[in-house]
This record gives sequence, C-alpha cells and structure tokens, in this order.
Amino acid sequence: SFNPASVTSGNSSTLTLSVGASTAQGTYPITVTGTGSTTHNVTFNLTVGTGNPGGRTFTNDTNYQIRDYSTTTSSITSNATGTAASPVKLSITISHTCAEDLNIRLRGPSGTYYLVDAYGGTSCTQYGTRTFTVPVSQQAAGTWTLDIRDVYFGDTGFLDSWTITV
Ligand SMILES: [Ca+2]
Ligand SMILES: [Ca+2]
Repeated sequence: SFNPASVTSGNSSTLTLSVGASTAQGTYPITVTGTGSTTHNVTFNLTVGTGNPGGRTFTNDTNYQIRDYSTTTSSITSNATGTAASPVKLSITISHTCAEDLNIRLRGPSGTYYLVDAYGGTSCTQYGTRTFTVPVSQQAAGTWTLDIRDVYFGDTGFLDSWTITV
C-alpha cells in the first residue's frame, strides 16, 4: 500500500510491502513506478527471510577447490544475537584424498583465528565429514570464515560444505 495513495510533485508517499508467511526466502527485485505528467521508476531488492530466523546454525554449501600450497576460504554470515556459544560446533565436509595435508582454522567475527584441525600424519586418509568443537570468545553475529591451507603436494580436493552452530 501507499500512504498517501497519491502525491503531488515534491511530496512523498510511504510504500508498505507485506508478504505472506509462506513466501519463499530470497531476494526479490521490486520496481516502483510513479506516473503523472512524467513517469519515474525506482528499483530495489526486497529480501524475505534472514536465512535462519532465530536460529544459531548456519551453513555454506558452496564448493571451493582445494589446491596444493593454497589457502581456500569460505565464509558464513551469522545474525545470531549475543555471545557465541563456547565451544562453537563445526561440521565440515571435504572431498580430499589426504586429510593430513590440511590445516584448518576458523576466524571469528572479531578477527581472531582458532585452530580447528592441524595438518600432519604419517599416511593419508580421506577427509569426509568431520565434526569439531572449538572454544571461542566472540560475539555470535558477523562473518565466520573457514580457512583451509593445503600444505603438501600431490593430493587435492574441494570443500563441499560446512556448518557452524554459534
Ligand atoms: Ca595437497
Ligand atoms: Ca557443496
């Protein structure tokens, strides 16, 4: 709805948009057209949902290549309120033939790094899905980043997905 429903040049009207409870989460482009002696358009994006309303578990399932001697990063934006749980819980799924190549750190919203999984070992194992608990001292909201460094040649793979509960 528009309040007021019509205006003369130089005045403003407030547009109120409501969506149904069953509206799918996502970003919707909105175009507003004002028509009079001339016509003007304005466009903006309406975001429906927070991705995780009220929840404290967030996932990024975008795949990222893991290459020898390279660092792969993947971020998750949390809108959870207050202080992060300590420990935070992580579930990491990686397709990689040598988990021992990988040194994995978590960076919290404040910029502090926490070691999650250290590289090293005498023989290679598939990574698969692994879970971790990481003691932190952080606020919960902001950008959490997984930082995966492959420290040895020969075995590569990709980050499939990761989930954090803050
Ligand atoms: Ca490697
Ligand atoms: Ca994936």
